[in-house]
Amino acid sequence: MPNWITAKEYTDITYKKCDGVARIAFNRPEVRNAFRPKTTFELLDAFGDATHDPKIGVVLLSGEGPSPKDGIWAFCSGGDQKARQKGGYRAEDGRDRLNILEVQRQIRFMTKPVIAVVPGWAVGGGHSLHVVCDLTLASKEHAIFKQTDADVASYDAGYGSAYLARMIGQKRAREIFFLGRSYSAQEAFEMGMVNAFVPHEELEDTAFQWAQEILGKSPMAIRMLKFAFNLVDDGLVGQQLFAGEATRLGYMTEEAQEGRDAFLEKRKPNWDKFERFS
Ligand code: S0N
Repeated sequence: MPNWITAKEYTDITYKKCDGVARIAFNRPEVRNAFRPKTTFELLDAFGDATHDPKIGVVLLSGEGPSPKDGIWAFCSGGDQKARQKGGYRAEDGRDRLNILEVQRQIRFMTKPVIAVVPGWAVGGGHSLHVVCDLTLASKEHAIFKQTDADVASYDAGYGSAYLARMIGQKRAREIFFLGRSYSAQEAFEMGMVNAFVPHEELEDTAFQWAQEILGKSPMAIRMLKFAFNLVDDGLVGQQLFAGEATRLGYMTEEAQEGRDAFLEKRKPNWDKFERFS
């Protein structure tokens, strides 16, 4: 059992850390963990901290619960429909935003794996978030996957749909969005969008165990592989991220240090001492 320590207090999410793992969880169980702009600002802050904390290697994204009203569990039910206005989802400053896309990009582009830990409903923008995460673990009894975007006309035409189709195939992805049915953890597993489903009481420990296994691998290899998996679907941004890691590896060579030193010492670089590989 992880001994979670609260990393920062928020109102709409919880944020904890333990042994190299960060756990970020939606904390609005009374509305099935729907997100409003305040929630997404907090998510951006917590994910930013986890990205830059050198002690953290894996992030778990989950939902607190169950609901105190009816005992039902949720991962996330997407954009809070009460906050929705004509120009997007309205924040406390009165401005309307497309609030969740930046969070999706943060999960996708961060150097560390993010595991969606789904204890209950994963719906609408909540479904899209699990799709964007690197891995998904689900509660056998309580996880339900459903796309209501077309019911409420608040739709994710990006990663949530098109990338889902890459993951499970065009026909299944179109079925999920066009029919808006509910799918169990087992059905989601069989479709290939869930890595494993486990008894509810084992979900959190399983997620922590998976995170520990990943932490046992080379951080560089995990970073390179995450961006390698992303590259083909992310266009030039995918190339930029993968190339950034190649540049980082380059910086670690004596050859790159010779380039820097020659400039600083105002001399010609001596490239002859480095092998010109065939
Ligand atoms: C999750 C569902 C299926 C659960 O059903 P269940 O168990 O029968 O519970 P309910 O009685 O329906 O709900 C319990 C209470 O929770 C409230 N509630 C639930 N979900 C939401 C929500 N999303 N927003 C606000 N409130 C919610 C209920 O109202 C109820 O409250 P009380 O007890 O007071 O009546 C079921 O609840 C359901 O279908 N929920 C709605 C799911 C939904 O349609 N979500 C929105 C889908 N779209 C998005 O998420 C788009 C996201 C987005 O933001 C985006 C996408 C693309 C591009 C940009 C953006 C962007 O704007 O950033």
